[in-house]
Amino acid sequence: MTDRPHTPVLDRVTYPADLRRLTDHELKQCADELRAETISAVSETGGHLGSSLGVVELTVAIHAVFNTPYDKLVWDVGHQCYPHKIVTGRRDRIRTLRQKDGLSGFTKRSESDYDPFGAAHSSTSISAALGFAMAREMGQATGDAIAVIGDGSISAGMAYEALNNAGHIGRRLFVILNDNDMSIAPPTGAMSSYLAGLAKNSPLAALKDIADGVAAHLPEPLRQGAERARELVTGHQKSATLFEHLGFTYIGPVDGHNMAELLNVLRSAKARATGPVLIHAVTVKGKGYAPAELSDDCYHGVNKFDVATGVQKKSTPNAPAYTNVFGECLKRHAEGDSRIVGITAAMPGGTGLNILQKAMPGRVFDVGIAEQHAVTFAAGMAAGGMRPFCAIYSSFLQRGYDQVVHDVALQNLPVRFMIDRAGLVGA
Ligand SMILES: Cc1ncc(C[n+]2csc(CCOP(=O)(O)OP(=O)(O)O)c2C)c(N)n1
Repeated sequence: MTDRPHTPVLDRVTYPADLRRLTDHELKQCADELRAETISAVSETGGHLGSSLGVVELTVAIHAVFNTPYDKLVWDVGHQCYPHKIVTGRRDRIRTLRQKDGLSGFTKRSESDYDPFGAAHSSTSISAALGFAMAREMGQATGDAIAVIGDGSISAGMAYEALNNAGHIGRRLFVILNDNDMSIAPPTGAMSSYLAGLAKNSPLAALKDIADGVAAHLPEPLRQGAERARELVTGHQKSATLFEHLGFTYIGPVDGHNMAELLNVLRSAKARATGPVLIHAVTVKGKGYAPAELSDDCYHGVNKFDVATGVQKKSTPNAPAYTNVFGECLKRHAEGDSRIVGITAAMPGGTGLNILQKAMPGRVFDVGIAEQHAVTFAAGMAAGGMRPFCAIYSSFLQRGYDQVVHDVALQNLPVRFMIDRAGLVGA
């Protein structure tokens, strides 16, 4: 008997409508092939690999369950959208990623109807998705709104401003928290610890979901009993999570790489939701590619690389990098002046503050992706007698512009800004 030739399922998928014709089993196979295609493409172009590999199953499941592009899928930052681009009509151009005249490395409205909202700077997705949801409520021809946001990106103030507003408005909206317990560097902050606690809580998402569904249809006394049963099943108390206190229905944690579980949860959430829902998906950054899973940064951003070994092509110039010169210099000054501290918004490595952090861990503050807070925090420290060095890329400091003016400059406070990456980027 001869083996039947293996036809890749991915070859039958140009647009999400093609995914919706596949069986659940084929969707899983499609995700595996999509992962391989993403690795192969990024090995030729370089780019954000780890984040994209972490959302392969989510990408397939969301497009299979929701009716994109009528339903609006908003990726936070957009650096994890390569698998999304491959299944939304751009597979033939995926190897032009981040090249001149090629595909953008982020979502971009002018590139595709499947990119309803552009991004690159983090923590905007919930606000934008809520905007789409309200446009729908006010009669515009647009469907469900789904934001996918990482545990790093949900550390920024804007995300909370949006959750606060969404919980108050109370309209149907889906927020998928893609929790890989990583930002670019390991995440810091109280919220990060809180999410890690939730992620450990209960793997019984599907059961919880079923318990919720049953409870909702029972008369009051029975419902209370069912809710107690649900607590026993899930380990969660009713309204135990922060998200529930803010007015969201919380579903999770769910295994973000288990296609059957994802499809089940997304389908039932889609069928039942009447208000805002937060789905907590636990994922692995770099999933399915050993060199990425094993590296410290999970291959957040890579140069071109060899797929078999994971070894990246070197792109380091011979001249000393600004980042290292700054990092070493600050460390020398800090040794002689105990008032000197470094402040970074989730980018200790990118800004060079990791050099001081390694030498004197207590003298560097990683505040999470929170540039506005970083600047005013530095201002407060300066007013309190310290000598803070606030190291933020020029593009992200845009977000702290008012704080630079209002909290630092107008009060003439001694905060030093180390502003990097103001020029053209890319190899
Ligand atoms: C306002 C802003 N600050 C910093 C960055 C740089 N940045 C890009 S991705 C990233 C980490 C995001 O972490 P997370 O949301 O958990 O997604 P993951 O990469 O882990 O999938 C950071 C800090 C940014 N894009 N925008």
